[in-house]
Amino acid sequence: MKSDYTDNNPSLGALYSGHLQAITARHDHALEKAGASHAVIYSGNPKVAFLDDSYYPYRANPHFVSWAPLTNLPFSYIVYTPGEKPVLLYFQPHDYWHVVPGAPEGYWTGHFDIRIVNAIEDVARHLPEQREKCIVIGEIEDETLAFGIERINPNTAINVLHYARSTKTDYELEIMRLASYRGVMGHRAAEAAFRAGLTELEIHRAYCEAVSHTDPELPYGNIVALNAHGAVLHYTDLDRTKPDTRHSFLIDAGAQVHGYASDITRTYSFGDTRFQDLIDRMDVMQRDIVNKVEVGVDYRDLHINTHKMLAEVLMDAELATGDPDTLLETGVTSAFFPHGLGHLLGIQVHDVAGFMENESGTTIDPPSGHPFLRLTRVLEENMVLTIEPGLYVIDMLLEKLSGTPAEKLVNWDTVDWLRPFGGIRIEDDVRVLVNSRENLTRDAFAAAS
Ligand SMILES: [Mn+2]
Repeated sequence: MKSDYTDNNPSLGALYSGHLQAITARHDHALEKAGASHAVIYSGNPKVAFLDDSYYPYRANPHFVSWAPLTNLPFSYIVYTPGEKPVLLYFQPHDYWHVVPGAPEGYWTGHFDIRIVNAIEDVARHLPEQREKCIVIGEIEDETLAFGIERINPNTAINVLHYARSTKTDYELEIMRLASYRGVMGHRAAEAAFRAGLTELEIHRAYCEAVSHTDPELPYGNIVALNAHGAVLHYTDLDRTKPDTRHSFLIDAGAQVHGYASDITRTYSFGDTRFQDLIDRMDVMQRDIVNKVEVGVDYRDLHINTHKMLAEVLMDAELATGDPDTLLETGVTSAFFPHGLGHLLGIQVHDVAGFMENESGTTIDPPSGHPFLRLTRVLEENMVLTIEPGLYVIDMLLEKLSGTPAEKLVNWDTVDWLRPFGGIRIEDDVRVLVNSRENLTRDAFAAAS
């Protein structure tokens, strides 16, 4: 199916009722597990800064967003009772200081019993009278906002909902295609800004402009890293000065649509062909890993496999000598690639349930020696996850190899050559299928070209 990447993609409305069926079925099951009759899902509220009267950017409760594309509706509630139309208590205060949410509109509104609430205390009369049969799902910092409901975020229910969220509905998949496309627009603008010689901050602004996001609307803080900054895994400084020479550019940046994220990384060489060759080699490796994604694969195996494939790249690039097993066992591959292969993706960029063994909440540990792997599960149809192998010169880690058997396996002259370029990471968002996969990121780049 060819995707419609426009913002008013008509298929969202058509797909929404199927999504809502899945969501209500999840909540039926979660309520049963929790022994409750009503779920009250609170959207959340902005938090005030310490000793200040300004607010941190509001981020909606992801459970609330999973029901409908309501990413900017604080102090609101969804009340769900199995078998009944969900009630949305839509908070629209009488407030002349702030912009108040407009009237509810969109393809989802007909599926809710929407009640406008002008004052927070009016929420109480819309809630089920038997509060002991309710659970609240959401962040309740002020207990008056629970209106007498005592069971807040019971694990029995939360585990069911989190586990279910790791596989996406057709509606969510379509939204995530849009989020990928939007992110790709930003990446293209950012690459052009890099080629034009702009600073990190300017490149970041070009990105935000192209995706039409303010900083708080980004699904995560952009990593816009020139030269050696690319080796800082979570570099978010946004340097205001132009470097004397331009070697490389690593950008890890996503976008959101209706609260769902994309998470994309690309690395560019400014002109150095040797570094470009290494990027190309990593790109081939990354695509080989993506091609192994399918139902039934254990993601832990994929991560370990990646280390062996990376060992081949290190040898081809004359960064190391030996054989893949030795380079893995002596810690050489981990020194160059210290983070996990990827993670689940959805409403949260590092989506929930990456370690969950089942809906009751037992977990699967990462493989020993790989503590930063955020996904340890066997892949299921319609999970969406990232594949993001990397290769960096991180002196803090490489120095630890000295005095160990690994020291003589590393070609330190080549490390010195690579250092000014920082590193390489290439990241795509991938949907799991039976004997196959859908690469949301590469499809979006192809559609944009
Ligand atoms: Mn990622």
